[in-house]
Amino acid sequence: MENSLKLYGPAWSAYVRTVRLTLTEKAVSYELVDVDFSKAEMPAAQLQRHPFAKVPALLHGDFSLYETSAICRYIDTAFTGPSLQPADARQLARMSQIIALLDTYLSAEIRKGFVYEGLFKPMTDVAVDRERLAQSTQAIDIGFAALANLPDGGQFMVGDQVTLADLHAIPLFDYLSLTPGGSDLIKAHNTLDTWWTNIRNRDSVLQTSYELSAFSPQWRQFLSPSDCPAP
Ligand SMILES: N[C@@H](CCC(=O)N[C@@H](CS)C(=O)NCC(=O)O)C(=O)O
Repeated sequence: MENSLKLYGPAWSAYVRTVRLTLTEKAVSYELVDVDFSKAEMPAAQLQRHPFAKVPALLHGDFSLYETSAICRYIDTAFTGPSLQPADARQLARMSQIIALLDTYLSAEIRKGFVYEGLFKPMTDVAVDRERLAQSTQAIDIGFAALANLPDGGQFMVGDQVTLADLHAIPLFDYLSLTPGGSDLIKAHNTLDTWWTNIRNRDSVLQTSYELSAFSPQWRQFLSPSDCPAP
């Protein structure tokens, strides 16, 4: 019980999935505790775990942690199993660069712009903001042109084995491929298209996938765009 591991957040959150991918790659068992912020404010209990009102948060025994990148690095270091961080200094730096680039320049455009407008809103009957959709499409295309220069064109983003860079990117690419027009954004950049084609059927990716339509009845109840959650 002392070392039980709980991950707090909904399965449809991209950041939560990055942690689930990490736990799955390390073969660490855990309990996923749902946090439903789709209809209301972030629940008070989650604010105790995450003062910035986000998911995910982790509890390992008596050790609590938030921020996806810190959580994943902790899991990789604290548990046995294949290392998800390269030993080579330059590869480690490249991995960190890709994660930072995704977090800083691409994640919000993909989740709160493109996927929110192009996939989530159409499921809720809330009017799509075409201007916002066009803006995020352009921002993703510009960001992908930069990102596409970083992987070496092989099976993984960095080196010859899966790293945390792949696990941060997978949920975003999966959402893109579900959203009308998203596959075209990926296909426009060869190294990204090759990477995604190679990794999308990996065991951990399949094991952490979920049926998006299972959540859509909740989203259909939304009356105003501001109530609609982004993944
Ligand atoms: N910097 C945070 C970002 C986490 C994040 O943005 N999570 C989203 C869901 S994927 C969230 O909690 N959204 C709720 C909100 O913004 O109200 C991390 O890396 O963990």
